[in-house]
Amino acid sequence: MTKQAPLRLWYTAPAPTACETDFAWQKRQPLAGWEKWSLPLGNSYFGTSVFGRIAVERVNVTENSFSNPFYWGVPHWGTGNGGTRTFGNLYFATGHETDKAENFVRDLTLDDAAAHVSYDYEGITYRREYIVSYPDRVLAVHFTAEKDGAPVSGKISLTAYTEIPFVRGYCIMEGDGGGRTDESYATSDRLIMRGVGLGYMVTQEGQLRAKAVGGTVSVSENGIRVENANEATFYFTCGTNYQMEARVFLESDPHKKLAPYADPHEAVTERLDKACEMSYAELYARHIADYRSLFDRVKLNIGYDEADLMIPTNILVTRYKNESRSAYLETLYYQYGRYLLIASSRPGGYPATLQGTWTAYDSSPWGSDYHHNINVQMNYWPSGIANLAECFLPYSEYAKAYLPKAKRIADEYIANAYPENLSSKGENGWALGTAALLYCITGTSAKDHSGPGTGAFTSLLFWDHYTYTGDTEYLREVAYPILRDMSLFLSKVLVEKDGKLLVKYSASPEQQNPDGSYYQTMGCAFDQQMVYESHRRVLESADILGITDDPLLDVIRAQIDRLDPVLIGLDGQIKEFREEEHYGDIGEYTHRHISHLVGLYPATIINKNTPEWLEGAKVSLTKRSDKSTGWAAAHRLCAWARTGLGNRAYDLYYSMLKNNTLPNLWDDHPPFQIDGNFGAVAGVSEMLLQSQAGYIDFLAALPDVWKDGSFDGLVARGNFVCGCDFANGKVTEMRITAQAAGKCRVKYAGIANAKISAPVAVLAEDMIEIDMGLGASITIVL
Ligand code: FUC
Repeated sequence: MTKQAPLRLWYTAPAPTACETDFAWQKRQPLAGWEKWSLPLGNSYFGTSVFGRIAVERVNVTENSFSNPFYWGVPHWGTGNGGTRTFGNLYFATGHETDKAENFVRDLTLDDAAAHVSYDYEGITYRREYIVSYPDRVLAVHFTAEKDGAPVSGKISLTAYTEIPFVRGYCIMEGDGGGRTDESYATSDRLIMRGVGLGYMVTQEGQLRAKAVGGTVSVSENGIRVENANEATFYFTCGTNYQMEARVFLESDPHKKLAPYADPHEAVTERLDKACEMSYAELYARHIADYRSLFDRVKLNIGYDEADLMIPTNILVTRYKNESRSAYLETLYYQYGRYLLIASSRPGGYPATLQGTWTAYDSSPWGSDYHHNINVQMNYWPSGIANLAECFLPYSEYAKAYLPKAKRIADEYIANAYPENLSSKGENGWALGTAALLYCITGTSAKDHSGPGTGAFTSLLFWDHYTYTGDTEYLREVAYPILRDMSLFLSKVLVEKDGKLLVKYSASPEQQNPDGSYYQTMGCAFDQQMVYESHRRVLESADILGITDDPLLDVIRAQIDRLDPVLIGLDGQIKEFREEEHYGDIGEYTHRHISHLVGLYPATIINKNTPEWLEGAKVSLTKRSDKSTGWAAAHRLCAWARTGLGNRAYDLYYSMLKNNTLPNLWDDHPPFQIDGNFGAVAGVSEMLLQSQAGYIDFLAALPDVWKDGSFDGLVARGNFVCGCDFANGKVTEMRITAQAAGKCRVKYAGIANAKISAPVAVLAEDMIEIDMGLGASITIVL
């Protein structure tokens, strides 16, 4: 089994609030320190960014339902302004003078999802540990002190207080209605940070309590004071009056969206009190049991230098930028992406936004929204393959809540654009535009910068969730209706031209004309591929579920062969637009979006069984160039992995670490967007294991630099959990465990002659088929 290095991000200085930035957004709201240096913890209900300071520690809190409407048209940076805003800050004043502290270290250990701070001060070593527990929905900060390695009594004295920032009557400018209030107060045993976000009238409440061993705890308007304790634990939780329900999306008046819902006070009080009944040790034990049950599923060893563990993470990043690669940093970054998904998207919580569940802003870049022309999809690309399938469920719940609104959008769109296709019974499927919040979604329009394929880009996530879990019940109850109704909508936006069916009002995301306007067309590759994939998956799902009597299936069958989803141009490229002849005729030559290659990744119509298209994809990728922004490099990484060229995929991973990685390993678009972190996990996983072409493909795109190593826990379609040892670039052992019963095929040179621990069918020299019962395991030694 794979032996993995201990995974730790660590630093020898606290995170500043402000620091140098080249990025215009941050010059206006100088929070670059948060973005570059703070360390994230989270449970998907809320997230915290730990600064790790000595004199006055700062912990920033974000709760994704604490949001403003978008303020379109307001002169401000980004396409979506307003949106998810910071919840507030917790401060811990220790009375220690920063300059007198020695041996300062702060870190985030991924093996237990805990942050730490330690330093020596006047002969005492002070330590803090921070966890954000998912099972108990609480942040706990544990303060201890030691002298000569042994606990020392009476040395913990500090004052904690809370802050609601940006309290004013507006969000971006006077009159926008997006202000917030501060109605915080103290009771005899806790601080209550409370206010109203005026855009959606969302009531926020956070509560902070402390327990100490030895010494005293007292609460006043000035904060919670711990005096002369041996150790102390602070407990914090928070919530709002938000409910993820269809009526929130259907109600058009922002002030009425949350009107029927209960004040969060009671629920927050109850949660906090329950957590406070537990000692820190109990809370920690429950936290790691939960966390490890997800995080420990995947192990990666691509070889690493033990010496790299002794180098602070920011220095490793700087050295990497200066061409000194580190297999340890490559492993850490990969697993950090898995960590971030666990910290920002768990069942019962909210889905991960553009910034996960962390923002220090009052008006975040693009509203820290659910951005649907690639970004939120990318958030979930790794969930299946990197063995975190349940992390997709918050998005699945979110979609269920917005679907009734998305159906109305489809009704309106079809009524306006294709009245002849309008169903009077309201059977027009559902549609989705790019920007969305927990309160609203936007629609697609004839003038959109991203075509209606955006909807299928989203619905196909549900197919992927099914294929990786093999959960037929989920397919029947959740995924199929979503997939089917997306295809229903798409079936109505096609018009006949030269015998083909083309999406009319089609746009390849954000491709522009020379004058900066968006390029609108018919049947661009993005839209055609998405319709094709949507239709294909609906037909496949109907087969699996035994659905035969739905007339839509005949419509889809009649349409699917007339879509021309992939066309090769004069340069051998995959054409982004039907009217393009040579690569780059239309649009920006090196545009960050590679939307005409969605059929290569995340979809699968272009694969090793379609060699001509695969060659076309290589031409397009090469011409588009590697140089791009954060998530765009991650998409290129995934796409190159699918071509099977490991060294090219690695070039992109290398480039992401060099050019798009902040000292806290957040992905830098810029600004910080978490999509790149997640896309990189998907891409690296694809380098090691693929399964889109009907068989499991171990080391599908292994680069030369990773020639010796092993992994465990990656998932192939059908829910086969795979592990593998490799030496000199070749597999020496494969391990497969079936988490769902079924047949799987494995393709690998010479596999017919391997030593296999159970009977298999040999289909060819390089292909075997294994019929696996639920829970069965097999080992293949080459
Ligand atoms: C897409 C991208 C932008 C940005 C935004 C959040 O629209 O094209 O570059 O990442 O999402």
